[in-house]
Amino acid sequence: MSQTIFILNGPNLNLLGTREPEIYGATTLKDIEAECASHCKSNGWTCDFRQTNSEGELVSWIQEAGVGGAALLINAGAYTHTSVALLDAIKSLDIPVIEVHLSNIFRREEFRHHSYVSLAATGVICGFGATGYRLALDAAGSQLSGNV
Ligand code: CA2
Repeated sequence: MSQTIFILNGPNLNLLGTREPEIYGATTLKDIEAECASHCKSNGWTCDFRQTNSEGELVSWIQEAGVGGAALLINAGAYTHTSVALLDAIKSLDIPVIEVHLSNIFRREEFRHHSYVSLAATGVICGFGATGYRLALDAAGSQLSGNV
């Protein structure tokens, strides 16, 4: 059976491509989902791609990834910088977790420099726009194949 990679997206990422293109690019979340689905298919993985504006729903989905997923990619949006609940959920996982950000959070406001997700993630990819999701999938694949 093929391995499922969960790709979870947090608040406001549904707005991608509609506003602030100078920061987040012109690509929509639907475009990113299609690119991830295609890249997963080429590698023999199943892609479970989701977005929510709710912190609690993200926590539940992280727990779900821990049960049925081979790896987790997460762009937690602004909850990255605020959520101990996400940190606790990710800490309980036993699978590779790749944190993704479209923008380079370290070139932005000071409050974006701290990430609760990073405290539990296997690794972080940020600053490469939508391409970062494909890079993160490859990073997850390397982790899964032991080629780290
Ligand atoms: O760079 C990223 O991927 C972020 O996770 C995006 C979050 C931000 O709070 C993080 O610091 C970095 C914001 C996502 C909101 O995306 C929008 C896209 C278009 C219009 C408005 C918001």
